[in-house]
Amino acid sequence: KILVIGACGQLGSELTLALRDIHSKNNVVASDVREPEGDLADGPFEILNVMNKSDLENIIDKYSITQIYHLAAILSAKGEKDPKFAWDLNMNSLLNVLELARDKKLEKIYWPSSIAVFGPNTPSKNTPQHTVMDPNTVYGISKLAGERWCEYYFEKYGVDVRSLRYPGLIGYKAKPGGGTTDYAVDIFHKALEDGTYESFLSEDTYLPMMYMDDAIKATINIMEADKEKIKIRSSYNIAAISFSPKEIAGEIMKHLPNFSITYNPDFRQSIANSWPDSIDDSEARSQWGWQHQFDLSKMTSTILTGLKELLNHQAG
Ligand code: VAH
Repeated sequence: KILVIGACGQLGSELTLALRDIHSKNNVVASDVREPEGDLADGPFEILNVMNKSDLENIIDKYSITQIYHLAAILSAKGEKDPKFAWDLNMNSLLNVLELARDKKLEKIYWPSSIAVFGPNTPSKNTPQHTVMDPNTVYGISKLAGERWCEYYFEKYGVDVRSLRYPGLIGYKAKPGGGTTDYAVDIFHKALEDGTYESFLSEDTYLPMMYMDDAIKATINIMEADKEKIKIRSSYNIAAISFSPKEIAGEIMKHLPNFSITYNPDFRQSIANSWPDSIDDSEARSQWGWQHQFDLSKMTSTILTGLKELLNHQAG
């Protein structure tokens, strides 16, 4: 039985549905601090504050959970508004999961890291798997510390925890949760609703990005890979595409010729500047066969088509 923590989030909501397709819905328990919406409610659900270790333990016992996908976290932009809370939630929740995984001999754990573990002194082009990591956001610091804890619990206690350093994840089915890369989600909503978008990052801000379907595929792939193939127990670099606000706006204009973009960088510009432009993910590709499917053009047409349908459907 699988437990998804943070199932109502941008990644969690789509990943839970994908896992239910594979393992059938009654084998995937969704949990979050808030009630589920839409299809997510069509399966086992528990309200859970993952900071509460005994509540988490009760759910593991109640459903005889054997695998946990721990996706709950405060993301980069939101974390800078309340650093202490972001650190407490991101770190204590992971330690709760790792402790229980060890004590209850859970089969496998998934925990996402991020390109946010890299910082201003990290080589920014084709950032290697092993390199200087000096994150300067609370979110990035918590993800770097989390990677160290994952490797520690694997080496010392044999906990089979697996992790990916996600780039910016771009999807349209769920609201984003306060990230810096979420301009690339907002731009599609504004393009369809207002015909114009004011970007909070400057026009040439390149960032590593990935369409949500690719991120879900990578997550399922690493969790289904044979244990011996997983050589990296901190977190794997994975990559798909890198683009700037100017480039994604240009791609949208191919479909919506009247779409316009303006630029008004805010505090999130300095966060984006501290992150790489592109990532070297050769280990993931060679060790467990990672391969992305969506380039910028395919992602843009997929999202515009899907979002139009969603908005028409919501309009009723
Ligand atoms: C954020 N979407 O912006 C997340 C992600 C690499 C970016 O970690 O905080």
